[in-house]
Amino acid sequence: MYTLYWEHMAGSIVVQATLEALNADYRMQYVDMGAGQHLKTDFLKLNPAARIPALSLPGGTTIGETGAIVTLLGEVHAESPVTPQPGDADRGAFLFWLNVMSTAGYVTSSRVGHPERFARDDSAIAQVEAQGDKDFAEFFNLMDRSIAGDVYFLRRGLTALDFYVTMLSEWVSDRQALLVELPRLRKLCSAVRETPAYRTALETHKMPAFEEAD
Ligand SMILES: N[C@@H](CCC(=O)N[C@@H](CS)C(=O)NCC(=O)O)C(=O)O
Repeated sequence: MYTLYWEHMAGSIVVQATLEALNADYRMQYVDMGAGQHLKTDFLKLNPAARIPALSLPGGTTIGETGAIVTLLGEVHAESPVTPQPGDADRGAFLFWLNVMSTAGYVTSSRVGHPERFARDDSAIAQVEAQGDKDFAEFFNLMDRSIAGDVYFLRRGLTALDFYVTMLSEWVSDRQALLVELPRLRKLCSAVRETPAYRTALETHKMPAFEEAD
């Protein structure tokens, strides 16, 4: 059985959606990042990069990095169409876009979400954030222009790329406004949110409702 280390609305969304689509046997292990659990020795033994998600494989190895995890899952579950296989005509396109999403896409989302980490002093934070917003918008424009199928990213139909780009869209502060501007991406994200695999992942990852203080 796989174990997926996750946090609310984190990059573990794409991994859970992929596990669901593969019909894989897995369990979820919550890591409270707000409490710094991802920085504790026990977790660092699993993922020395101190990042969520991480996935423990049935053999006991644990790996991090969404791109690596999705690629490996595709190799292990070679029968599934959600990750093109070596030899498939669209394997190259799959790996290319998976890497664009997991590098440029993910890092830009971090600049938008945590601009203070990319600034040397407080006076630079607003600039980092403004540039991050601009770059994130340009990233989604690129996504919109690059959709090759009628609905989904690749012509073959639903793949993990669709889970990935939809997850990235969840992190945009004004998601509605973004999608109004990008009708092809909007169609893709709407279709993905209707898939049982992604719905399950999003439901698991949504922020808990806070109890009203007395
Ligand atoms: N390149 C990594 C990025 C993962 C990442 O940055 N995850 C965030 C949570 S969504 C994280 O763990 N951040 C560490 C922190 O905030 O200290 C991947 O693709 O898995």
